[in-house]
Amino acid sequence: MTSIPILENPSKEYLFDTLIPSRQPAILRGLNIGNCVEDWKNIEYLKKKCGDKIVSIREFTTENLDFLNKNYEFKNVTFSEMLDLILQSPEVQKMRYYFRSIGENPRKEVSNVDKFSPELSADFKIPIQFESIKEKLFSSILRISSQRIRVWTHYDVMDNILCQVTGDKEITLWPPSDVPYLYVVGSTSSVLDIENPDLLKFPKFQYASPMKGVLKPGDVLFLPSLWFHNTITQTPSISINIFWKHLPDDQYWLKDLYGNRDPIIAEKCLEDLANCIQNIQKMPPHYSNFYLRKMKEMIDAKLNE
Ligand SMILES: O=C(O)CCC(=O)C(=O)O
Repeated sequence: MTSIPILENPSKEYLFDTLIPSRQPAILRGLNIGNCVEDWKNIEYLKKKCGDKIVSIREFTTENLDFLNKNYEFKNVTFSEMLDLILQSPEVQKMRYYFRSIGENPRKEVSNVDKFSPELSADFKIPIQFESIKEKLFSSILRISSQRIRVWTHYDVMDNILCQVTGDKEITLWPPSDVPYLYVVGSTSSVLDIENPDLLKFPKFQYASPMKGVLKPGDVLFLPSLWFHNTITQTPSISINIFWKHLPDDQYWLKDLYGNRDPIIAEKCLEDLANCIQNIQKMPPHYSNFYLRKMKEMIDAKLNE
């Protein structure tokens, strides 16, 4: 298994002239994400800053959060109650919890940590090397998670830095070229248990080429768009994600609040292709199979150019 490369204190020039254009992920170490790394170790400090705010958390019993089959329920609690539930020691914990911040009006607004809690947000800084993404900022997301919670494998359509504030988080990544092996529905892989995959059901999964790494407090993962990712917390964990738009604004859907809807052109092309596949099947099978193969040949030729 390949390791996610670790870069010590990379310069802004290296990030924007080399790493980001390469479309390769990396764990960036030694960047400054603010005093949250120290201060947020203290639960009482967090409670004082934001304790009364009502938040919606996912509650569930198993290790693997399953987005496709929704094996969790939402529960409204105060931020303080949430911290007690999420950060309590695993020995006494009956249920597992995962919090992801959402917009104040969750149907209309993306998550923004500054709006969610200006007090908490004051402790977090986008590293100075990433200052320029502020102009193209899409969303910022606070994630707080119990120990050993696995977030399902999926891709997002925007570049992202995942900043680890407290705790350790194991990351598994697959390149966009692994899409044929991941049994993707929407932007989510159907292979839930990536450690013990059911190879009778998902035989192509064995051909995928994952990379692994562990984020420690203060680490920043550069996660390029379209890279599949799966995370599991090794300890209770707090992270902040920053997503930014690196395509022209008009290529994204205005109503995409989660940054995971395929860009406008891509979604339309996928719909057109689905229509072509449906239409050609109006012909007898010996014709439709022939033309489906011809279509596949057109696509394969393009991919091999
Ligand atoms: O860190 C997590 O809990 C999930 C991260 C994630 O899904 C993302 O960065 O898009």
